Amino acid sequence: MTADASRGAEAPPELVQLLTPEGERVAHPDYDIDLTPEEVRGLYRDLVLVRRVDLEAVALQRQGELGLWASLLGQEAAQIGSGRALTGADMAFPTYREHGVAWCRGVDPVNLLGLFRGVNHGGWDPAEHNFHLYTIVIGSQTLHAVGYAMGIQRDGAVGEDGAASIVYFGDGATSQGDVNESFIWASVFNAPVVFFCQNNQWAISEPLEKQSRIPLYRRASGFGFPGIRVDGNDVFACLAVTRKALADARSGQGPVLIEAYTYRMGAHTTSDDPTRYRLADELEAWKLKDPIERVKAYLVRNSLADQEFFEAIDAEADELGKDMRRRCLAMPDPRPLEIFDHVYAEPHRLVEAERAEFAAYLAGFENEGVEG
Ligand SMILES: Cc1ncc(C[n+]2csc(CCOP(=O)(O)OP(=O)(O)O)c2C)c(N)n1
Ligand SMILES: [Mg+2]
Repeated sequence: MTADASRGAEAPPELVQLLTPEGERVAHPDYDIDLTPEEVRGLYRDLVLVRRVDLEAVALQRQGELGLWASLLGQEAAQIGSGRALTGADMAFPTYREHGVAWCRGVDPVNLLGLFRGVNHGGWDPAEHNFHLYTIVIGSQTLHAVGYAMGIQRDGAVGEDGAASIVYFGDGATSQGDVNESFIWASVFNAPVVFFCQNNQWAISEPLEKQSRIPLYRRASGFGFPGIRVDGNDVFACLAVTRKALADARSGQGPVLIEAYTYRMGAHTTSDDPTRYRLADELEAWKLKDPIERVKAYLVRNSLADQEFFEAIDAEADELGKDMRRRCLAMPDPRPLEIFDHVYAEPHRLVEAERAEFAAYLAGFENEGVEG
């Protein structure tokens, strides 16, 4: 049997879905969820507002106000569903694309822009929001999340009222050593961590089939913990599956790998041009599975929201976009010497020497108004 034939012979992977692309509610024996109309309207609002945050950021980058932006377009349900499953005590470790999770953690969208505008190294206090800083080094945050989860265990903060950590990473990241090491540590120490992989089908220009010959969620079994694949464009299913995984982790049942099967509808970042490596019909097919449209269809189908509601959300999104833009442009440039302030918590000899050297260099511009 050739490798390709064996790949084609794979049984279709199970996908947990509670809301079809047409907005029809479907049942699932293990992952059902009861949501009030108010909660569904709340999820819809989250989805629309984070999409607007993202679109505004892309526009700001295109106008030269940000150096770069990594769009979440198409991944809103995976992020809002999982983000809304978290309790205040849980700790989240993002990549650079988790703007929807940041929203759920109460991070001001303007604070997401600082890093991409080059005016700070992060923009929020991770301890205040239980949301770690964005991580660019692919996969490294999985180790941080497992370490944090082992800390939760050692502090005895487990049980129903306890905490878990959740870590976000992409399909490409699953090929990194760090991610595989983190799976081993989490498994053998039974750490309360949820691995949330957004399989958006691409790692820049590398397609999924260059990362794995088996569905990603099945990797977990080789490490000794459960893996589950969820429709990443279905906010109900993402919420239900993540809620259960977190509850299991908190109650001492160890890690879970969730593969949220989704699609990156935009470019990898604003520096990327996906028309160079993927076909337009792929995007068109995924547009039919849009995570926002199906919630809207569900609300309309069940008479849970009227035109006035949708218009009010759109107006709120417009306001949010305007406010973000205004405050982004008003962000002050940092003092050049600030770059040395957050390297270590304690003063460090080498950093201090470098700071002095750079201060002396800047002093050479004194007459030109450059301040340290
Ligand atoms: C250790 C490391 N290697 C390479 C890169 C360059 N890089 C940035 S994003 C990316 C692809 C990541 O793909 P995936 O994990 O699928 O996440 P996605 O961007 O699709 O959300 C790569 C290779 C990096 N940032 N860090
Ligand atoms: Mg990817």
